[in-house]
Amino acid sequence: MSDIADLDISGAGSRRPQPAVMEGAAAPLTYAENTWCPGCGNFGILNVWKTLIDELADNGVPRERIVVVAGIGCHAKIADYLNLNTFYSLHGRTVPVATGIKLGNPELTVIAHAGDGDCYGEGLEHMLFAAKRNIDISLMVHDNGVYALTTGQYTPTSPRGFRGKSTPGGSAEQPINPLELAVAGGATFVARSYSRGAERLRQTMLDAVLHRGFSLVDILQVCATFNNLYSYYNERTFDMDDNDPSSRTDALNRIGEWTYGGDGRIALGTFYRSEADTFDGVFRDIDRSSFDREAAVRDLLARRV
Ligand SMILES: Cc1ncc(C[n+]2csc(CCOP(=O)(O)OP(=O)(O)O)c2C)c(N)n1
Ligand code: SF4
Ligand SMILES: [Mg+2]
Repeated sequence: MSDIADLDISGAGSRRPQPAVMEGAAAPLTYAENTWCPGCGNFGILNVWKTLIDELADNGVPRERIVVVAGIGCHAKIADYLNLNTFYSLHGRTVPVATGIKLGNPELTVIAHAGDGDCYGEGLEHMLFAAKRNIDISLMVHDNGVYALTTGQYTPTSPRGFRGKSTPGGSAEQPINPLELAVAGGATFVARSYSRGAERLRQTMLDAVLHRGFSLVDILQVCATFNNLYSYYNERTFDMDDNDPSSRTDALNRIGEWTYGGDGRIALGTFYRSEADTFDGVFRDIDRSSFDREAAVRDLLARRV
């Protein structure tokens, strides 16, 4: 068996070429070819990261401690474009991978970039349990109301009547409101932003990452190809300046003012924020010294044989 020091970790032998890094090691982006469509809202989210890395460093989070976990979808390509420690996970499993990384090394700042199909569809229970546990990770959802990479099926946040590949006659379902679910589940930071408006998005993402506990930012990310909502969002979005983020009732009332795809005005900003024990903190503090895990596993295996 070869020694770990002999292993080739240069990437030269892997099938997927490692993207070169722009302008040296401290650059925010890589040279990986960007394959997002022109006008895609994902560019707005990627742009925020250009300054966010330095801002996090100024706030005590050096880039070597940041880990970005992505799902599978158009949103997930951000893992290739960011010059950070990144992990491409599975569709629907972004949150459990981020959870495992945080538990494995609580010193890391773990930020998950997920799609709306990814974490409000197949991975919904993971999102809810992360909220319930209040694990100290941040979840940035690129909510474009469509399964974009698979070319346009409806997702849990597509409005009733949405016409796509799987619903040519229009979706017959009401959309869910993921922010209501997150507050009900126990999330301690719940916000909504928009892929347009870099300053607002930057501030919300920064606040979410620096928050101690589970934070969800639902980013209204326009899919220019399969669900182009620029005019709809531009007309309806506004920044909240009169809400009380410490009040759960206030948060739920404000969140409920708009149904995805509905006629109401769309509030942007932080709806809810509170302090609570984090799962990773409690997990670390549990005294396991009196429990011989290996012996218990041996016993279990012996009983099965
Ligand atoms: C376990 C699993 N289920 C389904 C798929 C197929 N799949 C890949 S990407 C995708 C759609 C992604 O949609 P979303 O999460 O909303 O991301 P977007 O492409 O819109 O950014 C689906 C259904 C898969 N790759 N793996
Ligand atoms: S299909 Fe939509 S989400 Fe995917 S890259 Fe194109 S515009 Fe962006
Ligand atoms: Mg999507």
